Amino acid sequence: MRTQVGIIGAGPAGLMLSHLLHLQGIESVIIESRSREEIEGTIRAGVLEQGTVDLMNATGIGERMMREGHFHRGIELRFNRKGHRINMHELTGGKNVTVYAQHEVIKDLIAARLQARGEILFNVGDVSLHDLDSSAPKIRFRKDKNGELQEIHCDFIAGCDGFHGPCRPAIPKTVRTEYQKIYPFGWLGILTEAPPSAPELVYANHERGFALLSTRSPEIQRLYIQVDPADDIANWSDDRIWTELHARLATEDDWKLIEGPIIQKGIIAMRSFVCDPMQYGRLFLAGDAAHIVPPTGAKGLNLAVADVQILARALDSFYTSGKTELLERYSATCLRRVWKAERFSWYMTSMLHRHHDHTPFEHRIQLAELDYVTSSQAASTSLAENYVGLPME
Ligand code: RFL
Ligand code: PHB
Repeated sequence: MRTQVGIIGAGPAGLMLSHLLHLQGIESVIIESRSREEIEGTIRAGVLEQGTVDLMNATGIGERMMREGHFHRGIELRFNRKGHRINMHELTGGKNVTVYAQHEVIKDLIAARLQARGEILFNVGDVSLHDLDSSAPKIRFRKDKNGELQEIHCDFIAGCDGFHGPCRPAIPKTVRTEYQKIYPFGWLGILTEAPPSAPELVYANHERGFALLSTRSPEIQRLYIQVDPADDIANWSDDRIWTELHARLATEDDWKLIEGPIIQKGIIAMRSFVCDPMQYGRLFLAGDAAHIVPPTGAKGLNLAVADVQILARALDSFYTSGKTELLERYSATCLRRVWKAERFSWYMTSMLHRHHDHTPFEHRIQLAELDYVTSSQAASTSLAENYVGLPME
């Protein structure tokens, strides 16, 4: 099989890249190790930056998002049993955040790719990368997991295979530097059949640990609590989860958390991670394959989309004028923005979670930070401009 760009992974990065390349007249083939049903059903991110929303609209895949998404002009930071609103719309000159689930973005992208006769091979196995430092790299894989070995011959490979995929390890160890921070806490996330308890997202710092109130639709809500990342979900009965949520989100006024049946629950660990460089020869990494952020800043999917926008532009410049300059600068261009999102995600995580090794002094510093960021116009503006998304370059 031959194509211009071989894409490994049908997450937001791989699918959006294939979509953007198609609009530029560049051919690609995506290979994905999971089934279509699985990737369309995996519950992950919920918050889209203004830039992601604008890109979806500009490239013709925003229609359902505009109909079914929720457009929020602010967020609430809750601490000492009081809510403090950050009016992001006002502080950023009219930008919003959109709550629209990642798997809905995935469905919209897959539908658009298939309608345009794009090729996505699901359920592949044994993926390996070859001849990356030549001008004719190859991807080898098995169709339908255990089928015959096949090859994709291409000009470029896009490694969009998430944190655990084979692309990043294909960059020789001597070439890449990895930066990592593992946090001593994780998130227990639930989906519940209940109406929204608040009009906007609520991030709560509480002595029992962090809690987050988010939404999916008028009928389904998404909530998280900070837990030990090694904890077993079997230890968390629905009652225990609601008790924690009530305690951590409680306010001194008569605000009420609305309960409903819990229809999904799970625990995720949290880390910050960056691989530098994000490219090697004809291989370009994008999204979680190259960097991970803790979800407190709601940045992961948005960073994946920003990377592939930069990559699509660089590939366009190569195919239309033969210039390699943007491709050579790809990693440096992405990493400037990535490190700022890493900083912001680390900052939000540090400010909002309970750190068991914190001294009373450090705890007071954390509360002072929250007080400052919610009372100073300069500090609120800084938080808001990072949350809605920094400029592309
Ligand atoms: P993905 O989504 O992991 O997709 C990678 C794809 O590659 C496939 N793959 C392979 N395919 C072929 N061969 C192989 N050998 C392969 N190995 C793997 C995988 O099956 C998969 O389909 O990476 P991508 O595209 O870079 O997208 C990144 C985002 O998914 C991720 O950053 C976000 O989900 C992070 N995130 C959030 N991001 C936001 O922007 N806003 C949020 O509100 C937000 N909330 C979250 C989040 C992530 C969370 N979890 C579960 C980690 C909330 C949570 C709880
Ligand atoms: C979500 O709705 O899943 C969500 C919202 C905000 C975050 C992370 C996840 O910071």
